[in-house]
Amino acid sequence: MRTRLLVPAAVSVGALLVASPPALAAGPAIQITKIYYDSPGKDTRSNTSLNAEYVWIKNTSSKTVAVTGWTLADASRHRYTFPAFSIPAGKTITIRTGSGKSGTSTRYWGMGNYVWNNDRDTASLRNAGGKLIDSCSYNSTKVSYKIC
Ligand SMILES: [Ca+2]
Repeated sequence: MRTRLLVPAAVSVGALLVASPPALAAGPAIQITKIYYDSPGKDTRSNTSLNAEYVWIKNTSSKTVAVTGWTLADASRHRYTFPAFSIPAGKTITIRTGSGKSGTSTRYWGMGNYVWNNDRDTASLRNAGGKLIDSCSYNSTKVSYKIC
C-alpha cells in the first residue's frame, strides 16, 4: 500500500519539472509592454495632452488575473493604484495620465501634470504585496515611446 501511494507522487514531480522551463522563459504573466512618454506637441498640461501619455499593461497568460491593489510607479514615485480590477487573458489595458472615465480597457490616473519624463524614466509594476512584477526603462529623446 505504501509503495502504490508513492507512484502518483513521483509522476507529479516529473510533470512539474517538464512544465517549468517554458513558464520561466515567458516572463511575468502581467507585463508593461509600452510607455508613450512624450505626448505629441507642446507639454501644455491640457487633459488631452496628459492623456496622450500612457502605459500599456498586458496579461500574457491564458487566465484572468486580478490586479486589485497593484501599483504602477515612475522613478519619482508617482504611483497609480489599481482599484478592484482584473485583466482578462491576453488583453492589454491602457493607463492614461490625465482624467477621464475609467473602464475595462482604459484607466485614468487623474493627474494634473505629466508623470513620464520626456528623456528617461523607469516604470515599475508591483503587486498588492509590493513585490516587483515587471519594470521598463527608457533613455532617449529621439523617440516618444518605448516598446518594452
Ligand atoms: Ca511626458
